[in-house]
Amino acid sequence: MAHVWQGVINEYKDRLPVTKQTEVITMGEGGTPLIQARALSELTGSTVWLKFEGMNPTGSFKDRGMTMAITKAKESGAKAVVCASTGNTSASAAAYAKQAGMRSAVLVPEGKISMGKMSQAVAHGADIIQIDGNFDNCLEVARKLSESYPVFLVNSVNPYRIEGQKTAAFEVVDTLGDAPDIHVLPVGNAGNITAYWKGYREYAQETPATSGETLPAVSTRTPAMWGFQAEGAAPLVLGHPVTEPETIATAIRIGNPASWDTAIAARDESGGLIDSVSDVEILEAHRWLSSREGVFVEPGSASGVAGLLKKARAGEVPRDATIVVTVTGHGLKDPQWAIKGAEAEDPTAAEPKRVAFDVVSVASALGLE
Ligand code: AN7
Repeated sequence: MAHVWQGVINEYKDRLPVTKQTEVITMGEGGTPLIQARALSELTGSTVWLKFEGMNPTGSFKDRGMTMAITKAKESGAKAVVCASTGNTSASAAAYAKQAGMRSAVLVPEGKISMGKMSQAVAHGADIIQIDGNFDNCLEVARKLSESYPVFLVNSVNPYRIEGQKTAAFEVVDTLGDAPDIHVLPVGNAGNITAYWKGYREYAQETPATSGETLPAVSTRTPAMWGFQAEGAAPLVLGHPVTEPETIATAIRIGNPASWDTAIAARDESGGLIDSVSDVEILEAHRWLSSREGVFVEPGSASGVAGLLKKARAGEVPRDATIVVTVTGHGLKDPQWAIKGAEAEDPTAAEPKRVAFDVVSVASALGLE
């Protein structure tokens, strides 16, 4: 019988903190496609793959960590969870909390989360609190709330989130047969770069399984981790927190990443780099992905590709390498940029032709002969 994907906890339970008794809260997350990026491969002379995390149940990579965090929250008897979010974490927390029969409270920066993400939190009945401040302020309040009140924190400062998210690295290796040379991804609060690096390291060495036995190494090597922040929100590049982060990529509008030290460790231990890309470069990459690769992502998700393009222009991308770029969230989360991007190239692009109900007229409008 064909294997039907069971969600990241069931698929990788030997490598995650669960027992046979654990009730797994899952929506079948993970198992996302690794898509060949033909245009990026041609440009770089390397083989470039896109790990398309928009294919998760709520449309972003956050579901990998959330299945784990909510499973553990439920196991500990929690009745409510809280998170701060630039949008995707709140969408995921709201959905998984419903799946677990729990209440969710989400703290979001006022006016700075996309309509798609907000609509998910609304649809799943989260208690939404808009904070007059940025993501970093929201996270501070969420942390304090969870310390003093009966709510379970599901931001990536919760180590279970990192555990769940590391499964993306496992999937890359399981698909390619070994780790890539370079793994590129956007960096905001820095949980994901931390998680990928943990996953790649675990797969490259013998690891004690949750069950007690020893699991052999799966890969022969680990990749260099290349992370990219938005220029106006690039604390890890600057080496100090940014008090007023600004970028059109609201997903990564974060000035003081919670996983700061582990992101720097991932960079240094892997022989990688963390650099920044401008909003213009992010939008170029966003447009590149949709118009050349056929992959629709939200702007923040394109910052890894923006970084790869920037490095390629500078002649700093090796040829004949295997490169995986994580694109973290779906384009439908924040679709306005697709319209704006298309219009910038061709002002009539977003205005479809109106044609009579007649095959000859339609053929003519399409330039068919
Ligand atoms: C699409 O949802 O921080 O470096 O609160 O939504 O692991 O934080 C989202 C972050 C990249 C950055 N791409 O990942 C949130 C939140 C997308 C994102 C990131 C986010 P991290």
